[in-house]
Amino acid sequence: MQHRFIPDLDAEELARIQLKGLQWTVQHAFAGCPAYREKFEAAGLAPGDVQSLDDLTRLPLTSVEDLRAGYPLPLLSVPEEQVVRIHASSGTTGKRKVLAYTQADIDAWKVMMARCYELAGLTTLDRVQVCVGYGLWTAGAGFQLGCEHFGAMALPIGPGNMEIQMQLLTDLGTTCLCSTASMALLLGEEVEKYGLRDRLRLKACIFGAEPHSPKMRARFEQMLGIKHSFDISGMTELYGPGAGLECAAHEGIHYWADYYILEILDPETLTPVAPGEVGEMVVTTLCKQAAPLIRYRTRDLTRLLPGECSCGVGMPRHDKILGRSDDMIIFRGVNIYPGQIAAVLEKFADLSSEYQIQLTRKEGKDHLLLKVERREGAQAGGDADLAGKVGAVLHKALMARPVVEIVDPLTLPRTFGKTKRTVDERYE
Ligand code: DLL
Repeated sequence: MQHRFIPDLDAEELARIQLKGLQWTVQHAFAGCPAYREKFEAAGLAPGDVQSLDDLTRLPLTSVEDLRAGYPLPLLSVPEEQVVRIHASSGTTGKRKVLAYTQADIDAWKVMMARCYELAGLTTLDRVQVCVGYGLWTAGAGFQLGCEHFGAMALPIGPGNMEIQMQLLTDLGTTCLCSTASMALLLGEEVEKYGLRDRLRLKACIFGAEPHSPKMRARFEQMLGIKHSFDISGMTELYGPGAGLECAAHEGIHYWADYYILEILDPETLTPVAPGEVGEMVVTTLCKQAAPLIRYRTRDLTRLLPGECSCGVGMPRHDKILGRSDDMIIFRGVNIYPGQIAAVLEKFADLSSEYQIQLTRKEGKDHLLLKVERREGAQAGGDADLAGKVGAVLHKALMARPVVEIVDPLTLPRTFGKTKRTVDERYE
């Protein structure tokens, strides 16, 4: 199939672009950024040492600590007069990550985002309701930029504002929503509440910014009456949303390997995991000017998916992002990821996708209370029995024993942005 924005590159062409981009990036960072130069020199490396793609693994890693050390404009590799914009991530811990962009960076980002709309099957006649934050966060700016470059009609509402969301959805006949997974759920719940589904013309929802479970996704797809939703990846450090997108075959996320190289490393040993194993995403940009990333440890966990995708797009794929290594909870000496809990909840048809983990400390001991919403329409009478069953399966899966409480549907906190699944009050 002929694409306007997604190039059809064979492995050789892609490798050539990657090597050229890697060599350029290393030269550029060495010349323009003292922090990178120091790192390379400490590792005994000169920019000319990158002769092949295999040399990538000789380069030092970059981490969030490097961003903190360079605050407020970390990794800046161009003179400030070339910077045309900054964005920042909310930064749940520590200082915000502020990242600078040149005009060429914005142009690269807009192409990556336009490719996402193309892969989602949109046309210039689509109407795209952008329901994520505008401003410092990259989400609104990125969806908007790509939509205009792609040529579809952007409806820039931002997050929240449910009344306006519903109004535009129905009056303008929005065909595509762009949101976080949580906001997609909220929009679906609102559509359901007001019985608007038959008045919608939605075809697709492009959602991301946080992990989702199959149950959560199936729920908002059903409430919004859409056939396809598309998981979109991205982060502030790597331009913003649009680093990759799931295709209509829904067999993983195609990522734009001509814009960045993705390695999957074991977070402990920092060596590549076996093909197809889960590890940490480590990214190296190929043409990012203002704040290039060289082997940047994202903390996100996923795995590469081998083989060709049935959709015919040749860009390589990774699995959905399973979570972040920093989301890990240590509860009575046991390591738990929220994703493991979500996976157990998937198995119980009478539970919704929504849960919250509450950690407290009483009399010198940690306590984990897991609140889970009952599915709408399920009977409340069986709550105690259900909680017991969920607790038993969790105990087996996690080797830890949380207390499970089943709560009424729609009672756990909802958010327009990213849902905080864990509330840790142990050390407050
Ligand atoms: O969340 C950019 C974005 C906006 C992506 C809208 C997609 C849609 P940050 O605020 O910097 O940027 O957060 C980046 O969010 O490292 C992941 O941990 C997580 N994340 C992003 N997309 C996904 C996804 C934006 N599709 C951090 N699935 C990343 C799971 C995701 N987690």
